[in-house]
Amino acid sequence: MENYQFNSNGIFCRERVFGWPAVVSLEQNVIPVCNFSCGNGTCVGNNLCQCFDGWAGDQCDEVLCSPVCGNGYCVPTNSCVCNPGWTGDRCRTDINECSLGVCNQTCINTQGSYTCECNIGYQLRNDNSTCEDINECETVDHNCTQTCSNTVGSYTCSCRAGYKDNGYGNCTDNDECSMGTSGCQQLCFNTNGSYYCQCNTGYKLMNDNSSCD
Ligand SMILES: [Ca+2]
Ligand SMILES: [Ca+2]
Repeated sequence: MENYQFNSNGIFCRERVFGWPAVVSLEQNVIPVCNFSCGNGTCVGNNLCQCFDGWAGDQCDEVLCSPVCGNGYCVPTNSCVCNPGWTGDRCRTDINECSLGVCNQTCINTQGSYTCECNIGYQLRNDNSTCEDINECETVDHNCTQTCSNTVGSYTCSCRAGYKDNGYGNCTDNDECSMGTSGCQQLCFNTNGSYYCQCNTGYKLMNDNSSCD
């Protein structure tokens, strides 16, 4: 009964209790009746509950924190359980996840969260933290006209035999006849990607496909 005392009128009074600012007065020798449970409190008047510290509500079933929990929820007694990404006594301090090395490549801290980003040539995995190489050769995201070779973080282009690489993945035919590399003894005919030799009238192409006899 340490919370109660008689005042000068002989009326039974309650002390002011945290979470319940009102003062309740009762007539002497009357036992209060509450038609519901007072939960974390006591019945002090007709359907009137007085809550213990840290509890609130008509039936003292609401946890009360003061100051309130910013980004979290209140638990007895006057403590906060923070949502992910938040810390501090009242859950009002952002966790800088980037300082914890949560991202594989680039990390951007945000209030209550973070995002990971990847360098060019990489993409974020479903775990939202690690980056994996993009296979540009399997997508349309390359400009190779002939052969594409995937590399980690990039890709390279190359040209088949008979073509020359003009850079940027552009391949053009080698004109072996005008370059003088055909080896044809008499007549040379260039084709796209190759060439062939022939002989003048009266001569026959030998088995090496270049000499005439
Ligand atoms: Ca954060
Ligand atoms: Ca790649």
